[in-house]
Amino acid sequence: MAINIENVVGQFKIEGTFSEANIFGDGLINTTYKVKTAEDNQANYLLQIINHHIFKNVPELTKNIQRVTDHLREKLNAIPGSDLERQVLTPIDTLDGSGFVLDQDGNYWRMFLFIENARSYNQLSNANQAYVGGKAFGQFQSRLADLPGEPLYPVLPDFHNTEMRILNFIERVKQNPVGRLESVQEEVDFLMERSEEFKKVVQMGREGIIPERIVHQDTKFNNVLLDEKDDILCVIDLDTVMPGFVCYDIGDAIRNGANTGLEDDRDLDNVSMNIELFEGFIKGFLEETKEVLTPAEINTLAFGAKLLTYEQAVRFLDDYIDGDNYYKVNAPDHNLVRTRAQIKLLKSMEEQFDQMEAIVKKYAAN
Ligand code: ADP
Ligand code: GN1
Ligand code: MG
Repeated sequence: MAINIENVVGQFKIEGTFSEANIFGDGLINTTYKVKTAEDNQANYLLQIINHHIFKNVPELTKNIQRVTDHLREKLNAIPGSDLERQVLTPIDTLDGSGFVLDQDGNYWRMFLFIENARSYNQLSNANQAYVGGKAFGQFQSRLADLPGEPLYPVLPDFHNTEMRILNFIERVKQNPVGRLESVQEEVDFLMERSEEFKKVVQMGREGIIPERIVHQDTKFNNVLLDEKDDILCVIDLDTVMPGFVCYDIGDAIRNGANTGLEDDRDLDNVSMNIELFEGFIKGFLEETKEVLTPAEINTLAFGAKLLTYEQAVRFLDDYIDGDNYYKVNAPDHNLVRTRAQIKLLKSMEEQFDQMEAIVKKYAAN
């Protein structure tokens, strides 16, 4: 059935009158629209279909995001000059008070205030942007450290549990559900050779060597909105904010942001880790977090970049072997192209690992 967006929008408490809705952004999970209102002086909105095949408990997810954004707003309120409509996401409530709309086709919708004059980049162009990205995710984490109340609901349990991801991957390879295994044996072997190494962080957590904290867990650079001057505006895409380990956030930010190529670059010559961008991320992140991180956590930061790159390669290849059920794809081999780019990036990090560790030490010390 054709989606009637105006009808959906009518179930949210918006100011102004619906004018138009257009597909927006480059997310791989949710479907996002910008909704414009007819009046010049009224706000615009960001409307999303939540991917409920992935986020199965939408009421709990909605509550998490409400709690997180309320807390961040309180923190901003105490900082003079804060822009409460642009520095934190503002969820829009529904007429029934649930915060989401379930339409007759089974789609779950939510809405936020649209943050105007914001920039969201898929690729970085300089080390200052990396510094700002690192700072944004560091700040996000430190502002949420004292979130009151019960732990956030684990919307995606074991999201970055690499040990579990590897077990699922081995199972998928065994099943080979759509017959794609033969063409990817080399990639499977590469990943399996490293499987023991990348179970380390989960094991350290289990042994109590590193603590769980509230972390973002999806720290792609396009999940930070920057202002006109490339300063931090707002961290968005809060679906995966849950307890986890600190290296997940800085690790995924570097995986995504310090790549000289694209996440899905077909030309592997473009793909490598840029050490200046790595340094920018670490500098910004540690500026915001080094007072609270333990030495054991600091020791995981450079490793986190390799870990999240490895894990992402496993996730993309797992989805490829499964027949592309998780990520949006634009070609039949898209997930394989993504896997190969992650593998190339991981190799580049392996080559530069000593330097990466030295950079972490430098910024942790001063
Ligand atoms: P996904 O989970 O699919 O990545 P996001 O929540 O990240 O979805 O939204 C997709 C894109 O939409 C973002 O990368 C960003 O460019 C833009 N975006 C998201 N929320 C807002 C907002 N409140 N205001 C302006 N742009 C936004
Ligand atoms: C997804 O939603 P988006 O596009 O920001 C994914 C991340 C992956 C990323 C790879 C909930 O992020 O974990 O790292 O794609 N989000 C989820 O681009 O699986
Ligand atoms: Mg996103």
